[in-house]
Amino acid sequence: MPTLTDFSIASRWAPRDPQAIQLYSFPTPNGVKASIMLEETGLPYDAHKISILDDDQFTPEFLQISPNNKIPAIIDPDGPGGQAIPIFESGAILIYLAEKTGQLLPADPAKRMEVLQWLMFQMGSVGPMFGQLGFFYKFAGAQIEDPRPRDRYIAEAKRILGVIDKQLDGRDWITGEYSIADIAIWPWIRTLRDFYEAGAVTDFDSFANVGAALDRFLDRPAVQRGLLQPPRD
Ligand SMILES: N[C@@H](CCC(=O)N[C@@H](CS)C(=O)NCC(=O)O)C(=O)O
Repeated sequence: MPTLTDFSIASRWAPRDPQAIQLYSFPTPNGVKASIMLEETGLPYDAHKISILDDDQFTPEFLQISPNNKIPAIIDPDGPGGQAIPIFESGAILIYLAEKTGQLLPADPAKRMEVLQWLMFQMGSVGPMFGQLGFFYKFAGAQIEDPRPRDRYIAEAKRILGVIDKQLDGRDWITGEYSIADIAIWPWIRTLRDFYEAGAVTDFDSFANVGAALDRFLDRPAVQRGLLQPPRD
């Protein structure tokens, strides 16, 4: 029966509370999905900084629980059957924590599927496309003379903002009630506007529903706390 101490990461990044969920992360748009969810649900957790700027994600201890060398990952010492369970992929972490707590994922099968669809839309479209936009618009790829990659990801980001804006017509949140789909989507919208500074090129201000929902998200105390976990320094 696996326990927390069976994972070598628990020796390298020592738990403060071995009963609590161990979060291995960095405050990026994917990383904060997990910390915001932990804050929203009130589950006790220890946040460990896996610095992707210092290649912590390539250490054997981290790779044992996150084989794709990406943050976030968690270990729940009290997983199914009382056994410790490691989980990688932010979408899977959100589903796991929602099911563990019975929060932010409706029990009704049709409503649940609606939330999962928008969660998958974030995982498959919003995150990967916005991430590429960041590379080609703000970071190293911005030096590339050929405008096609940049233009492609700007157009795709605009298209995605349009999809979200339309879905929000008559709704405060992506499926009506606040859910794990919102926790997945809004950190990426914030990153697009504030960190990539791609608001102007994507006509962000023309998507009024998106701007209003982002404000609502950023007003939530649990979101404000989660955005700072784990601290960078
Ligand atoms: N699909 C993954 C993506 C995670 C991801 O891309 N994490 C980035 C930070 S936002 C990372 O760990 N980058 C480090 C690397 O690629 O080496 C998830 O949602 O968990």
